[in-house]
Amino acid sequence: PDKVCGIYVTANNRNIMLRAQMPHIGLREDILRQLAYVVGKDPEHATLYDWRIALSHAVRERIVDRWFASTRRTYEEGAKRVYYLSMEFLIGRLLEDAITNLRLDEAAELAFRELGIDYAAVLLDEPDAALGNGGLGRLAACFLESLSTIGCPAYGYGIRYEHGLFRQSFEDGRQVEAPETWLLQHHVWEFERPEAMFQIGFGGEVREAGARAVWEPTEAVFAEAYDTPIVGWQGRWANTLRLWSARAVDPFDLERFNLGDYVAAAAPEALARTISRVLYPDDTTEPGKELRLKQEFFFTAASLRDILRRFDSEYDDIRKLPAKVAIQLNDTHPAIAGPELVRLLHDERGLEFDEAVALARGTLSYTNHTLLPEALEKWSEGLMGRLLPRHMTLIERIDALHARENPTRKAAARANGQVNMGELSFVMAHKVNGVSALHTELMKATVFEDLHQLHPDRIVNQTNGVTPRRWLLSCNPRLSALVTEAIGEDWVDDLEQLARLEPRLSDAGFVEGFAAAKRANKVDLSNWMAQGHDLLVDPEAMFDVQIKRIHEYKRQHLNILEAIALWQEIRANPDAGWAPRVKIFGGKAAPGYVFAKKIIRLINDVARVVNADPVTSPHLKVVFLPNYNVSLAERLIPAADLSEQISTAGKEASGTGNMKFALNGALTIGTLDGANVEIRERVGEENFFLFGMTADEVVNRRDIANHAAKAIAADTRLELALKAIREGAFSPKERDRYRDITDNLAGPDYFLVCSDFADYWRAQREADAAYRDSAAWTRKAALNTARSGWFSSDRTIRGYMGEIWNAGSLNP
Ligand code: C3B
Repeated sequence: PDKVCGIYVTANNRNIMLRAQMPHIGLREDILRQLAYVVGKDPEHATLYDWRIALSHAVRERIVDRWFASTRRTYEEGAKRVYYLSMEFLIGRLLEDAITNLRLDEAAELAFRELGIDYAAVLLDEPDAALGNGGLGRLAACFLESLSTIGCPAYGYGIRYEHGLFRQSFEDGRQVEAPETWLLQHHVWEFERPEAMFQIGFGGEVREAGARAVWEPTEAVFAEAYDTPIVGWQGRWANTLRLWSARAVDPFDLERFNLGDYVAAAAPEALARTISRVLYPDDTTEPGKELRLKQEFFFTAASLRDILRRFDSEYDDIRKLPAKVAIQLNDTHPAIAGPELVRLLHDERGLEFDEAVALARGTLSYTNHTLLPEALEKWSEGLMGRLLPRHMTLIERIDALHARENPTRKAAARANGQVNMGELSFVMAHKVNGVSALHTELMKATVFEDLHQLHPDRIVNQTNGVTPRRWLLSCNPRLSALVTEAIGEDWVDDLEQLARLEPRLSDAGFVEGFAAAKRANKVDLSNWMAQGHDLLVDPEAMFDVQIKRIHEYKRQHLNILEAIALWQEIRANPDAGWAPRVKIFGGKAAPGYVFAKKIIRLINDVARVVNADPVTSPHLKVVFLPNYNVSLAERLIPAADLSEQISTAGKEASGTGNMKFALNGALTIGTLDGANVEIRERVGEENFFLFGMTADEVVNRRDIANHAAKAIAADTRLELALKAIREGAFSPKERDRYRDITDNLAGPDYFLVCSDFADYWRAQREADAAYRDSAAWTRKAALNTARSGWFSSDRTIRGYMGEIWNAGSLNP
């Protein structure tokens, strides 16, 4: 027998062993085999798509054995499992992630070189899985990857949306939305699980049967599972992302069909499928949308049934649930898990109500991701009672029990004809966490003040993080290679090792290498913008990037106002030695968010005028890249010099883009908001451009009458910038196109754009001055990288495992 990695193998299992131990072996042959026997194509006629599917299958089969092994290990050890329930998983492309983690990059590149195929193009052919809106969904994706890297037995549970987040294009500067169609192409990464199918009910009535209640829904759909393996760093462990797809219980009405009514015959199927048809494109305001509540219950109920089924296969005492199962609620979207778990334990398994609540509470925990009032979910009792009658009663009983336990309690989950899902989640969780130090403190002082008084140990902080595999190793190969050369590669799953770069800053070669990597990334981005978007920008200029959802609190309008003011100032004084800048924007606005869409159009209008100005264009360019998504972020972040994190203090719960930029050697210009605070503490205040009011000052400023008008009167630049917009400088054919924006800013200006403008301008000019000294800038940039190690999602997940889940790692 042969010996592979110290293990004797027989001919039978030799191939499997080889693939498991040394995944690069035979990759080229496997790609060709997959191309022929799975894709059904001859290499001569294969398209990029065919090659991608073949490669994906060849990579996937290298994950499956590890995936099985991870599951077996979990059963053998009787380990506690973590379940992450999330409406959103913004995973992006999966192929490159898997290749990186299996360390197949070189082998794959070589294989395609030998085959004469453009490997980079094969990777880029994959559509993004955009099953999320923004930060909350991307965090869930980073967490999945970290859970696998750490070897914590875990499942992600969510919805397999047929259409993810819409595709954005611009027409005449306006955002146009088109449906996203990622599932039109064969999705290689998932395994359909027809055996994991649950019937989920809605509506109907509750019948008393002796001491118990029986819920008899009138409507039902099936939830069918699709599993995607998520492999961790070096393929040591793989967990599962299980997404639910809705289908009809009675798919087809043959009687109607035979009567000739074909549309009605297919109606039940179409209706059932609407539940998993589309991702809601707004994660902050969904007032009273019945379908949204159905989606929430659909995936939560299916997940809980699945979790209990797995639990029952191993244990016969339901009281062990909190010891063996941890369920994390990603925001309030799965908050119905509280009453549903109580229903399963009390109504269906016959536990006493109080005990059912106690067990559920021991199992559930809840992450709050925002304090924005419009994003704190509330459902009308009417809707909830109609759709989930039993849950409505249980919520009332949960409230009553909590009031009995805590006689001084003021608020309740059920109040003013509405169910407050935040209150419900808090009451049903043993831990509630915020996502940055500042946000957690604000939670205690504001939305959960009352509950925090009653349960002072319940709220904990877990500052967000990002996975270093995707957000440094794979998106920035130049910088990664430099780092590995300097300190070895342990940083990849031990990111705090980056601190060891600091002593290397006195080494001219290292610093030059750092600058060269950034510069080459910028050249790549400029070339891409020139080819794909017909935009010419100078890679010597500072690349100043703001990419995130468009929202007033994130203040893209503050950024564009500063661009206008800068443009005016350069025009007035073109020879003042301006540090050249390219302002890059990216982000989608919720289709119904009119103001945010206006901001997009304004940025595009300003870009058109400014970029065409021969006087200023050597110094200033404005670019709005369409259809911002995870893949575009991977392209932009490594090429950024300046990271715009300029939200109104107190509004951005954490931010995670801010961490990705710092890690990739961009300096932040930002407010004391969310995780900016912690980033600044770590990278050093001299390596961060701070401006703006603090969260406390923001609250006080709003009390000052005419705060915006006063700020405008005190600042000529701001006044002139607003005047230019108002007078139609950027919309000559429709001068009052931006009246909403200028009126808002000069009037209520709730997000205090005007009040923060002057300080923002000052910080921007400081950034200009710093950029002119390129050696000093590079040093600051490198310090950002060296000091960002704490922002790994591995650290965050370890925090959850220790403080919230009481779960361990099974990694060898
Ligand atoms: C976001 C917050 O807006 C970000 O500050 C935060 O970094 C991420 O969550 C992750 O914690 N968020 C979101 O994307 N969608 C919501 N509905 C609420 C918060």
